[in-house]
This record gives sequence, structure tokens and C-alpha cells, in this order.
Amino acid sequence: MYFIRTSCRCCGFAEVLTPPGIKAASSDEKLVKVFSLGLQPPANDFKKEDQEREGYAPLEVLFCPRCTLAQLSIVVRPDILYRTYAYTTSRSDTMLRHFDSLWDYIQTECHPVSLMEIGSNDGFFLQYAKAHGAEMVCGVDPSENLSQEARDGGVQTICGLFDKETAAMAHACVPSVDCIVARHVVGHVDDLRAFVKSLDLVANKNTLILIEVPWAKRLLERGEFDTVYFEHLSYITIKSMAALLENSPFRLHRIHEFSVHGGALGIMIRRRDHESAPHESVQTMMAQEDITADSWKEMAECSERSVEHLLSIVRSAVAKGKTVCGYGASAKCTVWMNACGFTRKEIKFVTDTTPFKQWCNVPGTDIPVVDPGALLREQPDYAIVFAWNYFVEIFGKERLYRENGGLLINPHQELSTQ
Ligand code: JHZ
Repeated sequence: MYFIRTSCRCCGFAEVLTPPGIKAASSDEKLVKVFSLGLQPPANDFKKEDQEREGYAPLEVLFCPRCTLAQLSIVVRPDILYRTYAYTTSRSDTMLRHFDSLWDYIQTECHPVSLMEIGSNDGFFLQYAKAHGAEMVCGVDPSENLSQEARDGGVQTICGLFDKETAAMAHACVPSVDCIVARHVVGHVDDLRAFVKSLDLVANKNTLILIEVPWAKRLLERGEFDTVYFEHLSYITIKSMAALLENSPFRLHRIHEFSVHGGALGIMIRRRDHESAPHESVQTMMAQEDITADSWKEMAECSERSVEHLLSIVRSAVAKGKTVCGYGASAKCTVWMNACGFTRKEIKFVTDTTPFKQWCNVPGTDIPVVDPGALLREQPDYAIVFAWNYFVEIFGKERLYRENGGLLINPHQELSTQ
């Protein structure tokens, strides 16, 4: 089910280099264990009652004291996580507004006619790009079900992880690519150095590369422990990205922070021989990073308090005969449910707009995922919004539920009356 990782995938720290014929000395340089959620199921392992589940693995975070990357101690086999993938890019107003911001950001550097997306999911962002001026687009994604959905939607998509083979195929589709986008993908990649070498196969001298990744600084500041799960192999910092690119043909070019997914960075990367100079944002934002192993250990303590807080709210409600449901069967939902040990005794169901997830159980639990209509049909007293990154939009959308007395709860915030 999984492999062990003991060295930093960005800077190589703790790699035990074994010269030919010489037994490797045990290195005293070790990555630091800073956070653990114990045994957890894959966060998107949504299965029907009678389907086989993938099992459990240790969810532990190791910190690199050299480049500040945090990474999981294991790598769950990508085919288990992605072959049939439950997550599809959100169609919410929140996400469409984010696409507009992202597209404007790209326009500050180029007006892409040809565009490649790595981790293109069901092709939704590439459809957006085509509607905003891109003429030649190509996606690369490891999910068989979503790649087919993308093709059905008119987006040519290569099914596979981004590596030298799929890079060559994508290069054949879009030989001179203006822009390569990778949204919430780099954190999912095990061999980042090979990923950069594959970029070298498709990016020409003027290609703009834009990666969007959750910023570990915001995860730590806001206690977003529920974004730690097996898909997220790495928790990116600007410093760690600079370390990754150090001996590569690429450099950091420009950085902008977006609010999506709890705080994400749009990191532009260019070839070192591109005529432009790095934007000042690279240094100003890198200077804001003050991340240490203790930052993660403090977040771990915060996560324990958050779990206890939600447990007390739910147990108190159930003890008073109240009913509680979940709202949004996100990957974050799975982390909360397993960290809290909830069953359907406490959480009656979780509503979700994703057809694939409906009538499955939340991974690791007996809690059913149901259609969004259940919220008004059942009118539970409390709805815990595990899709808290869309809370404002959901709060507005569920006005009738609230007027009927329902209370939407953001698990990361104090129980506020609404
Ligand atoms: P959402 C995924 O995380 C997984 P998740 C992935 N690994 C990643 O990194 C991030 O995205 C970027 C539902 N919903 O988008 C839809 C409603 O039911 O926060 C989704 O199932 N009603 C790629 O899974 C879930 O909530 C609504 O009104 O945490 C949200 O999942 C809305 C807005 C959403 O991603």
C-alpha cells in the first residue's frame, strides 16, 4: 500500500549517500517528526457499503531543518489514490472567482494561446482557459475516470502521472507551450526532482510555469491540520521550492498569494536564461517565512484542541437530543471524522454535491454521504461545514436552512451564533 520516505524530496537532506562498495554510514542527519494523526484511511477512498476499502496507513509529518519542507513519512501508491478519483474541481462561485484572479495573474506575464495543465482533473480549468483565449490546450492527469470526462468535454487529456513519457506525449500535443499550469499538484508529487526534469522536456525558453500550492505558513498559522492527508505528500514553503530549483534550469520568478483552499501561493517559474529578472515578490514573500519544527509542533497541539473542541460541541448536542450532520464530504471531512472517531451515532450523514461520493460512506466510517437536498429534508440542528474554504458562499446559499433554525458550524472557528 505504501513506501517509506526518510530524506527531503526538495533538498536531499538526510539522504544516506552510499559510495560504490562502501556500506552507508548511519547518518545522524534525520528529518524531524513533528505531527501525527495516527492510522488514517485515504481521504478520498469513498466506497459503497459492500465495496472493499483500501485500508489504513500512518499519517505522520517530517520536517526538513535545512529547507523547511514538511513531508509525509510515507507515500501511498498513486494508483490507489488516483486511478479512480472522487474529487472534481469545484464549480462554485468561489472557485470561478479564483479562476478569474488566477487568469489575471497569468496575464501579467503572458497571454497564453497554448496551455498545458498538469493534474488537469476533469478539464474544468482548461475549459475556462479556452473560453478566455487559449486555443491549444492539453491536460495530463492520472485519473482514468476524470481523464475520460475531460475528453468527453472536448479537452485532450493524457492519462498518467506527469513524467518523462507523458511529458513527451504532451509536448507532441502542444509543441511550443506558452504556459504550463499545475494547480494543487506539486504537493502530490513524490519525485519532485524528476518532475522538474519532465518540465524541462516541455518548457521552452519563454514558457511561463505557474504552480498553485497551499502555503505551509497559512496552514500553520490557521491550524489547518485537516489539509494533512495522503494526497498531500509535501507542505510547500517558498524556501523549499528555491532549494528544489537550485540545480535546475529553472528559478522562482514571481509569487502571489490567493485565498483559495485556506491560503495558496501562485508561484511563477521561468527558465534561468529568460530575459526577465525575478519579481521582487519572491524575496519579499520568502522573507515572511519563519517556519521551524516548533511551528509544526505548535500546530499539532492546536489540532488536538480543535479536535477536542469539535468533539465537545457534537457530544453536547447529541446528549441534548439534537441532530448533527456534515456539509461537504471533502478530504478535510475525512480527516476530521477519523481524528474525532465519529460514527453515524453522532453525525447522521454528510451532504455533498459530488455524485461519485453520494451513497458512499465517509472513508474510515459508517457515515453515509447523501445528496444536498437532505439538509432541508432532515433539517438537522447543526451542520458542520467541512468544506469551510467555501463557508461564505455556503452560508449565503443555505439561508432557508438557517431561517428554519439550522446552525452552520465552521470547525475551525468558535461556535458562533448566526
Ligand atoms: P474541497 C481536494 O480537497 C483534494 P477537498 C485535493 N487533494 C486538494 O489538494 C484540494 O482539493 C485542492 C462539496 N461541496 O474542494 C464538494 C458541497 O457539497 O474543499 C466537495 O466534495 N457543497 C485535490 O476534497 C467538497 O464539498 C458546496 O456548496 O478538501 C469540497 O471539497 C460546495 C462549495 C462544496 O476539496
